[in-house]
Amino acid sequence: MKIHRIDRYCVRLPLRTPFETSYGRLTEKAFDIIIVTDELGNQGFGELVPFEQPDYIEETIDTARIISQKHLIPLLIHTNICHPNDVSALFEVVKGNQMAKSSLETAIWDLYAKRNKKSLKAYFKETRAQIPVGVSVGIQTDLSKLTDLVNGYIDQGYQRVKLKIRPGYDLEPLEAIRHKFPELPLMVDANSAYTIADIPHLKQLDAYNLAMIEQPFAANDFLEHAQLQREIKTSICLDENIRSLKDCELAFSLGSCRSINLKIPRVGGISEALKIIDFCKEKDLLVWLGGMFESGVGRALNLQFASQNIFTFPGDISASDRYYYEDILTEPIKIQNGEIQVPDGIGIGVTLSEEMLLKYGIYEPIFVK
Ligand code: OSB
Ligand code: MG
Repeated sequence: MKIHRIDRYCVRLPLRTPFETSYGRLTEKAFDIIIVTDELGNQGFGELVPFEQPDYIEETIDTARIISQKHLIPLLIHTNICHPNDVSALFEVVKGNQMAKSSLETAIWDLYAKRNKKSLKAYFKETRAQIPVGVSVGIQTDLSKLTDLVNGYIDQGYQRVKLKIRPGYDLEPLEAIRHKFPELPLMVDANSAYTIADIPHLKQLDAYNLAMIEQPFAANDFLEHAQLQREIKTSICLDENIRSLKDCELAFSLGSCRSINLKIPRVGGISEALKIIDFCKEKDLLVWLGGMFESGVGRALNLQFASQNIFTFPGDISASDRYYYEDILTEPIKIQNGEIQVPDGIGIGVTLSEEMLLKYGIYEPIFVK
């Protein structure tokens, strides 16, 4: 197939409530919806997900737009793409910049599935029609507000709760939540906020029956995570420093973690993500699907991908209304009995609402043959 057009909507959606992590506070999510069109007029959708600040990882939405336009799109438009797996090989000459790559690679997977009139999940093995989901809860220094919030999510059916933590906000919120919800599947995410000097403190987290502790140390660290994993009973999960299969191999061989938070955009797209789940299966690492506050396009992709049976642990894949008042789809994604239905249509299975895209964003053609 040949790419004849690439268009985008640059969108900003206000969050229902600000989301606070160890590194900052988000009130609005900026993202681009990428539309690739082939020579037959089929369209594939992708989402460009990096944040505006380089505080989660180094890639930002601005750097990703530059990399896409100057380096990735020129590679795509001069090639006949036989299979979406070709795209990651084509992009290898561009180092890093996984989220920029993923926005295009996933759009081409969607396009390919639509050309073949198949649902995206048809390309994955062993899938199911609905998936169990969890919710990530930002830092709430008012602990009664935190317990109320968690209570609300449990009432909506979320099957697992992830609390964001940071030094000075860890044992107390866990004490409060565990006291009120002793059986709740619970985990924490530090987004790199601790250092090796905190190991004696972090060992106290073993008392809270946590499913895992996500990314306590630096985004480029494997050795200190390995040391903590040797000293703590609770599983360590890596997020920020997993950009490729190679990183999983390194983490596994060093014993840096027992679990991987897999985000398709953080590893450059679907092809690499598929290799990672095969590796995790082989090595008995618990792999689960993370999120990036995606709008409907990225969320639908995550649902397709997480339909694979290997994803038994509930992902950070909430309903559209967990973060946003309105989504950019004609049908927002809803939670029912703690599960979300995987869209059934062709490709990622959702249709864009042009009305919403233009209400919250601006349209720009970026390549026309
Ligand atoms: O560390 O997993 C993370 C959100 C933004 C950036 C990083 C992370 C998160 C989340 C929420 O924890 C993910 C989501 O629900 O989309
Ligand atoms: Mg994380």
